[in-house]
Amino acid sequence: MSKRFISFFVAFILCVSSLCVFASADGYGDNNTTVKDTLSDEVDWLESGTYKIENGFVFVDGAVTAEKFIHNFTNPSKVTVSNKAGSVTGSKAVATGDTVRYDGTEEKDEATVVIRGDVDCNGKATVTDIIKVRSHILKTSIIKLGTAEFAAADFDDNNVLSVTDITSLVAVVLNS
Ligand SMILES: [Ca+2]
Ligand SMILES: [Ca+2]
Repeated sequence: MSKRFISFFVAFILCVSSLCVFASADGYGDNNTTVKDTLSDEVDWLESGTYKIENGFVFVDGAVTAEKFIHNFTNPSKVTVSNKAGSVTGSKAVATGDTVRYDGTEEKDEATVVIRGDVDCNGKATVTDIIKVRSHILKTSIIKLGTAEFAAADFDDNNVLSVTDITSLVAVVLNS
């Protein structure tokens, strides 16, 4: 898909989103799920100078391979990544929803990966993610976002998905 097409597409989405938000301003925001407040897991052993680790999530800006991701932790030899299918290693992409574990002799810890903008959990931010977030905001289809997926879409960390988040997501997709 050409960038020109994506630009048109994105402009269209933003227009429609803005109109709908304006039209439903009274009730807007009331039904948005707040997820981060319910997460209280403390991540103690997983440490990284590169990634923000908070509320049981490891926040990653942009696509990253498992090898590079693990290397960015303070104690990489004790860190592993996995998804439902098994281990994520080497040049495989880490995706939103993957589990990162710290496995020391005594110390165990784990957190969920959040790749910013990757709402469909394929490891990168694309137009598909924009469509998914848009559908969630406009409620045009029943889209249930998991907590990690919600966090991936909530660029400004305010626990609400809005046009502001789509704008940030669009910028990421266009620059990728
Ligand atoms: Ca994605
Ligand atoms: Ca937000």
